Amino acid sequence: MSAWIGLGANLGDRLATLRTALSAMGALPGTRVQGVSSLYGSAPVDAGGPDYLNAVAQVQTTLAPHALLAQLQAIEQAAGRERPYRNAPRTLDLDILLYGDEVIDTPTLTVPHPRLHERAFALCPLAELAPDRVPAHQLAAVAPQRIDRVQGADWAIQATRQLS
Ligand code: PH2
Ligand code: MG
Ligand code: MG
Repeated sequence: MSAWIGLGANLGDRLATLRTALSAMGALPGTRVQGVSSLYGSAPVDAGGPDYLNAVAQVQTTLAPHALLAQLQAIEQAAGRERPYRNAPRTLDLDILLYGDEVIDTPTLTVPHPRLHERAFALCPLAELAPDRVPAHQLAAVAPQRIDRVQGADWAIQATRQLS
């Protein structure tokens, strides 16, 4: 199944952490990274702290949604993620934005991500990889949010080369 994962970081060496996370995702059981978006910088939305780096990765995985979530949370933990309060600044955030066409609504996981459509930092990189999954009206609605494309998909080259 194809899944699209949102990556975010606003503490520590953000780029190094995102690269390490990408490598770690490619090393998960039954999983490979199929595509990576450009790298974006953005001010925190509904949150405080330093600016974020954000991107989206497309993975092909045999992991079921909750198993994938558990593995992503382990990668967050390995990056030193702490959760003192909701939307606190973080070294690494990995969110399942889409899992195929599945609609999942459980206490621990909601897919599509419930706030995907409100957030330019998730929608813009997702639209690069899966334009058919991001309607133009949704992109238009988030256009006022400041988001800077800081590097093309080559930000991930070191991380993905290890996988091939
Ligand atoms: N993640 C949040 C809350 N706000 N803002 C930006 N710019 N990027 C994020 O990844 C982000 C956020 C909660 O996960
Ligand atoms: Mg998030
Ligand atoms: Mg999260």
